[in-house]
Amino acid sequence: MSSSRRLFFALTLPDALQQQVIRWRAEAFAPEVGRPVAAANLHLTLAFLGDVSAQKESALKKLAGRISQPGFSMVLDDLGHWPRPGVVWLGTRRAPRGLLQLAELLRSQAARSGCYQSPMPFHPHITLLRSATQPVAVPPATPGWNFSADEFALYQSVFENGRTRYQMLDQWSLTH
Ligand code: 3AM
Repeated sequence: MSSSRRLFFALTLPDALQQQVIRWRAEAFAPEVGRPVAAANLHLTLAFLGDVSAQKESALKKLAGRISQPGFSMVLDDLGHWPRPGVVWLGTRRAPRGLLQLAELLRSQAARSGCYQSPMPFHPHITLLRSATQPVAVPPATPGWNFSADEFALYQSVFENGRTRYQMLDQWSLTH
């Protein structure tokens, strides 16, 4: 059995917000637009790590545990469609500095630990629909939910029975 796991750091959406988002999504997008991401899988990726050995995972967890920075909040008021990866996403027009700092730190720690990091700029987003490769009529506005991040987490991406499930492995508080 391989001991490497497919990992990423992300912000978790609180349960209540997950439910609000999926209720709105069901009204805002026709079923044929794309495959909805399961409520429990809704997240904002901070750093994608790829397949990581147990040793590297442990080193990355130690580094994550030393991060000391305040929590932050944002308004989820932006929507978009990336036709190539087929993603419809929810985001923010004004990314808080704390979010950008946290992602930058996790991404640079990952790169220094040998995890390939995309040269594309970080674009904070929550994937709502996948396999959305045809043109999409994106609604002009969202309800403008407020999303407060008080912690960040390490997730494993598990593919089983034809489904992807994200399993939280560890979580760290953002200080106040
Ligand atoms: O749902 P989002 O877009 O936040 O797209 C994958 C998902 O992000 C992304 O990692 C998150 C958890 O799977 N991902 C998958 N492969 C990737 C790669 N090679 C990747 N991000 C960057 N590079």
